[in-house]
Amino acid sequence: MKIDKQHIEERNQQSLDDHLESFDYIANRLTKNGIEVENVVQKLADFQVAIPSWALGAGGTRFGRFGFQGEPGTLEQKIDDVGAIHALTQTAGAISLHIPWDVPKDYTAIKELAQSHQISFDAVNSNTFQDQKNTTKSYKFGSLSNIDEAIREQAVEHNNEVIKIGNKLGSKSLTVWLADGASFPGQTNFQSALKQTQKSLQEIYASLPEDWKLFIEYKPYEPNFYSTVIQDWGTSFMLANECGEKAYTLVDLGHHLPNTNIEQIVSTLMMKGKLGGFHFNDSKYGDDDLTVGSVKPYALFLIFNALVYGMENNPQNPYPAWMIDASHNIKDPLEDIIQSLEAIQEAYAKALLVDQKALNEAQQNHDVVKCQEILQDAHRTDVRPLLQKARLQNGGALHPLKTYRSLGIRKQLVAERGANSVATGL
Ligand SMILES: [Mn+2]
Repeated sequence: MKIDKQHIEERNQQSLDDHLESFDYIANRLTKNGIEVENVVQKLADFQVAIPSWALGAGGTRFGRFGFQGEPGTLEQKIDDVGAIHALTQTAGAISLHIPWDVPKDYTAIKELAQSHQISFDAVNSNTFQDQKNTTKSYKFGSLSNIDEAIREQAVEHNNEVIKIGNKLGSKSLTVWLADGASFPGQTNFQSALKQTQKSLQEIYASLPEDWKLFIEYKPYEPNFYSTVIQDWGTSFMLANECGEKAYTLVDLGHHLPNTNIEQIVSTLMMKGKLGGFHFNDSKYGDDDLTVGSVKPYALFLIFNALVYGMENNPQNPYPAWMIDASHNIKDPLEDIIQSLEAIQEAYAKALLVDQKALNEAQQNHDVVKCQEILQDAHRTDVRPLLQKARLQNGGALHPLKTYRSLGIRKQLVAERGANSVATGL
């Protein structure tokens, strides 16, 4: 399945006048305020977010899973789905694979398919939170942190295998998220678990190709509900430092306790040059994996404000790897991802409008009210015409979701794959 550029173009023509009118209005206003609008639009056009291969099917909870018709049943179909999202949004120029769910059979063919959609391969993800068919040892009581050396070896070997697969596809980074931890007090020795994890990560790090990065993700709870070995950014930061300069912390928006100040974490990590990857989602209670920006759009904006500041002022920090990490229990997954991408771009655009010079002056003068006004002024701006302009410039849709529906993409997918196809993964 491939979306015909011509079809997008035709839909765009129908609302082009409206777009031009709203764009001119906002562009004039911003120009008067000293903002280089073209510069902002170009940054939006360049901003690309990886789509994880496991977010293309209906997600589920431990209570059940409600399938969604026309789900991608193969890696090829997953790449096609990301291709469709990218054609419409021009913001999803990469896919992030999860091994062993997405092991390619024919590497050349897979690379050619991705290239035909203008999609690259972002970070590869290892999986030691489930037992795999071809393994002999169980991760029930942990993987990289396990007290059993043979189990740790198996987990390290799996990560090394993931690096090899990613390398053949052109990936440049490995993301490690550990489910390791304890469900009950006294179950594990905190110090030994951390020590073993450190050692295992160092072994994986030793297998990284020269131009690769290792991203260490953290999470305070779940699936273990008493403790997790890598519970917070500080633990991840410490482990990354012990590994070396190619190891970084990865921030996932859903992996914090309620009301954690994530923008401050982002700022600290970027100042130290250690923010490597970033996972987008939204939540109300915990790791809810909701559509980005659906619950706390202002918090997302404040986080982007810290990210933009870091990207402009912290050359010691590499350009972060962006990915959506969400689950779609009851929505069409592709529609949900389109909504997420729109929310990400919106928050990014608003952060780009923050008058950093004025903010700095207001901070110097202890003008607390002005500081807040500067942030809120940027956040209250309707930036959607800027997003449309960026998409139009790259050949995407003015209105991705509307176009997705009017082109009947889901109907085509169901016709092609059937009503009962199930995506591999969670
Ligand atoms: Mn994540």
